[in-house]
Amino acid sequence: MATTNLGPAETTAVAAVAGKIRCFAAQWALRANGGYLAQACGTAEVLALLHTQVLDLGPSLRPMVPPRFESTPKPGNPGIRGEDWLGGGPDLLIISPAHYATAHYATLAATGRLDPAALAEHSTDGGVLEMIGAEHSPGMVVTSGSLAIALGVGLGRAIARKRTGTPGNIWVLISDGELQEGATWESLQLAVAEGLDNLRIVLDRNNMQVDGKMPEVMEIGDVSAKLRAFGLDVYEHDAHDIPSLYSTLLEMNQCAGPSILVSYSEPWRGFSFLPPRWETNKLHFVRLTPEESTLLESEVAELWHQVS
Ligand SMILES: Cc1ncc(C[n+]2csc(CCOP(=O)(O)OP(=O)(O)O)c2C)c(N)n1
Ligand SMILES: [Mg+2]
Repeated sequence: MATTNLGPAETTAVAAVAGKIRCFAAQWALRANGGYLAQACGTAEVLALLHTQVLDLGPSLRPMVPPRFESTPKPGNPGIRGEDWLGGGPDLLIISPAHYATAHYATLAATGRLDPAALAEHSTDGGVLEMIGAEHSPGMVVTSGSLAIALGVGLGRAIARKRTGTPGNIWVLISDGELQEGATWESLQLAVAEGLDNLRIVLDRNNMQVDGKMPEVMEIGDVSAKLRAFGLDVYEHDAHDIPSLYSTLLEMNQCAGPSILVSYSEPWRGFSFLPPRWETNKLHFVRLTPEESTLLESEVAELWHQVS
């Protein structure tokens, strides 16, 4: 049984996992001269906590080095199932925005479910570690490059678990850009109508989407008030404060209906060249200048030294 407070040693361990997540995502961006680095920087602590302290995932069912892509699923051949790397449960974590896949691959590498070398070797043609993850990508459950799909899938699985008496909670990470899509609100409405106490949602509230800052693209207003009006149990928290974030995640896991954490994140956190990119709306996808590459390389080396 998890305690409601995280001690100093566990906090340091979670911070180390978060640091590794940032390093692996940064190495990806360096190697590919571009990547979804900000999403990893904004969710590093949340993913580290979910994986190491909050969810009961079970050991990975797949090898540390993934096989090459074989085929799309067919009758009699389910193909490669990305969720197998998350273990057999009882809990499951679904990453909805597929461009957050790098953050999740980095989490698998930081928590011993993927060989870090595979991050480079298998993000090539024919590899399953796609930059926009799909259901065959390690750690990914749903093909959700078209956004706002995976919450509905998680919801369906939570309902199915209720009907079959299957234990365990379905956690879904969604993005604030997905709140600009109707399907998200339909799913939330049904989750409340069904009273799902096995559905837990983390909203990465980084206040940006692909075209820039949320208010400049399309204002979504008081998100927490809207979520409460829909009937959810709503929690709000700083996405980077590990010990109290842990307590909040545990608390929301006890709710008698669907609960959601509005996780206020700083997608520029961790590397010094990122904050100016926030100002200029160049954070959603980070293509590095030669100067940024040099700086990032040295900051990754320093961070790796601190956390390993
Ligand atoms: C249904 C759909 N509409 C539009 C897009 C184009 N798109 C790709 S990423 C993105 C931004 C979504 O916002 P968010 O996930 O919050 O982005 P981030 O915080 O990572 O910048 C958009 C609109 C898409 N992939 N799917
Ligand atoms: Mg966003």
